[in-house]
Amino acid sequence: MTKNQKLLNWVNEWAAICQPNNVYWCDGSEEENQRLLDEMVKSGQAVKLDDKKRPGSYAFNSDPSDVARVENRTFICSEKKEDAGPTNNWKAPAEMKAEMLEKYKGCMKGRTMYVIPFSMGPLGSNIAKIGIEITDSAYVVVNMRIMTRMGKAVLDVLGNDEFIPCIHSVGAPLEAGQKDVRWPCASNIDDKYISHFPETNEIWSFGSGYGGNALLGKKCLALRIASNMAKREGWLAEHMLIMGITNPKGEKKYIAAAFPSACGKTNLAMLIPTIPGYKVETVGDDIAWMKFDKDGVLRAINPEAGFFGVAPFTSEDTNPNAMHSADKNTIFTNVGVTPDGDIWWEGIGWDCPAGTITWKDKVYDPASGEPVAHPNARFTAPANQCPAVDPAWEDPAGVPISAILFGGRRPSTVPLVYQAFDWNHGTFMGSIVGSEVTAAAIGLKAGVRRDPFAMLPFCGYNMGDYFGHWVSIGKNAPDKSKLPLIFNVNWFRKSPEGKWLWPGYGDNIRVLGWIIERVLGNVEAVETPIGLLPKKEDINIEGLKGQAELMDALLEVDKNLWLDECELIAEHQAQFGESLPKEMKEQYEQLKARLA
Ligand code: SAT
Ligand code: MN
Repeated sequence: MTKNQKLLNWVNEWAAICQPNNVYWCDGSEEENQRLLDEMVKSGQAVKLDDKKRPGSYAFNSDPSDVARVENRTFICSEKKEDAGPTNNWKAPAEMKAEMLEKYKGCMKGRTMYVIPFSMGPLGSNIAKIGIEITDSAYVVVNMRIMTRMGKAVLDVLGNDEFIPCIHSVGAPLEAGQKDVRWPCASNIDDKYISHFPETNEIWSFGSGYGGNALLGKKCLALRIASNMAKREGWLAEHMLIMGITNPKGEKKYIAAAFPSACGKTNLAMLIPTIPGYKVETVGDDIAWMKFDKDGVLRAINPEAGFFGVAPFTSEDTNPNAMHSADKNTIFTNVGVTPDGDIWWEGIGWDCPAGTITWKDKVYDPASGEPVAHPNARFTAPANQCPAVDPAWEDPAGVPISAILFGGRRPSTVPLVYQAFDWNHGTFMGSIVGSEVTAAAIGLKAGVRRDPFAMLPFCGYNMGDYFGHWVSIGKNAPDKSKLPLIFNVNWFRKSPEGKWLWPGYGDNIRVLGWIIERVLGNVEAVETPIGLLPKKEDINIEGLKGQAELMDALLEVDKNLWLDECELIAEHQAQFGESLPKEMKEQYEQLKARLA
């Protein structure tokens, strides 16, 4: 399949370590995909869904111990600890490799070793990167086929070039005659490792078969390793959705946006506008790679080819475009399967049919109080099945980015929308992104949980240096007048009585509309100590009953609350010590001075 000697040697070397029964090179074909799925149905790993209700779709249930990314077992193994920074787990590369090699020895006994060539980004795009994942999980193969461009075509483009080597094993060898379990994985959390070697562009994953732990193109390559490459090469690898917005005059602009989890990023990427005349189209819902083109325009590609979306509470109401993306050719993980061969999850929009089998393989029992789908249940769906997919979503040149949005869940303090004065101020805004958490909900200290740029679990190097990289992107921009404008949005502000002040969802177009007008230079803003706010009358609230009375509270900048916020920001900044760029300290000082 390939003459790339480095690749052949690497595969042989790992086959010798992992000792699989056989080595199989994935070609990415339809036949191959169907064969693997049929085999998994036969072995009981997968359920084929009804061909009329969900054509070409399958449901898998994971082991109850293997249901999400394992952040406490995720490591950035740079030579120096300070290069991983205060927000990452670190171990020296040699030590980590020695420890993991012991685990990998014979770990694929009784299994097939699959070799998956994949491209993050459209094949042949100058922003795209090629990885090769070795895995002992056929579930990973069929998911990677949806989430990336995968197979023989990738090897043809790769030729003799460099690739990003990614090793994955579920860590469950089979002795001769031993019967496989339905979802093999390491049973002990300490036997799981998601390790990154940023200086050598390597990914070593062991012990988990779930999501970002196992589909190594996504968070591991496209964010943790790519953020390092981006820093070295002068571009941006970000945890951002990309969307196109067309206003009623037919003017189209693209924006990228970063939000911590549970802020509705996928919903925003696929928003259905409530005001007539607007159109929203989706380029990506999770990751953006952005580079300046020869004209100095920052262009973004979605390195992925599919959506790995949270299933629960996705419905025809909350996100019809996501629902229809998953109409067919979709893999569901940890959802309920109904007696007629369809899927069900909490918040899907209809009642759970009697006899539904839950993600834990039990017959649904409303009295048990146990959910049918795991809260982190997922659908893996091809992006081109999204009814609102943007015509340019696979353009190898990327789409031009006019605005970058940050946001979090902030019941108080932070207004509906405000614009940064300039790039460094926008970088500061990204660096203080956070969501308010209640102690009861997550078992953390109550207060604002900072998630800078929504990259806390995904930045593959020192977060302070990452802020510095953002500063340098602004400083070295080929044409500063073409830099995207930066905004912060907050859909989640509440009244002192605890009532939502903003309807959210499709009505967020009203805020996006103002942002587009700012980009086009059509509307004035009000200067405040925290940034540029809309004039109340410039947010279109036509048809929203009772909204007019809420606008003052929604756009209020309370100096005292912001002075309190400054104290929290100072605490947050302190953790980065010497690596905090001086520009971020300056931004903090300037904010305080403007508030005084
Ligand atoms: O499991 S993934 O890392 O792909 C998704 C997520 O947890 O954000
Ligand atoms: Mn994400």
